[in-house]
Amino acid sequence: MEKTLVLVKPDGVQRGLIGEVIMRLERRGLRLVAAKFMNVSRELAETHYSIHKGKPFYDGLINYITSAPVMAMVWEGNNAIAAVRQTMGSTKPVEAAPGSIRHDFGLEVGRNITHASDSVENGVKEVELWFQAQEIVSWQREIDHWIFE
Ligand code: IDP
Ligand code: MG
Repeated sequence: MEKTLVLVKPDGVQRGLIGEVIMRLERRGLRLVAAKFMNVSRELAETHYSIHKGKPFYDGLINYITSAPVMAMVWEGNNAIAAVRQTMGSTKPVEAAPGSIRHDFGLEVGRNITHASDSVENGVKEVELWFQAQEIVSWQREIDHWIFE
């Protein structure tokens, strides 16, 4: 089953949106399998965002993600990557679909509240980068067969 790394970024934490993000993912039917509230080291931030190194917003992005605690989570489900990206909305909040988190709570691309893995392959890599294997909880929900076909 697909797994995706979800971060409630420092702005989302400061604004009290951890619960809102969790509520929306739970309500959608995704299954939480790992979570930790943490400060992000520069090293972790630079590895996580290595693809953006050299871009004009890179330094600001590293400063932003390391500026205050984040809520890091792993969610799973069939098509979890696409489903969670859709629930988050497009990178730029002003282009995000109404009803998405970035639309409903954001204005600026540099303060867009959440992160979610953008492909199955990156989901695997990011989960490995942020969590140790023993931190991932494999479990069944009683209602899984009413959500996963
Ligand atoms: P994503 O988070 O939707 O996957 P990416 O293009 O991978 O978006 O960019 C990673 C993060 O970098 C964005 O979520 C946002 O916080 C930040 N970012 C991207 N583009 C810009 C920009 O033009 N200005 C400032 N920050 C940006
Ligand atoms: Mg991305």
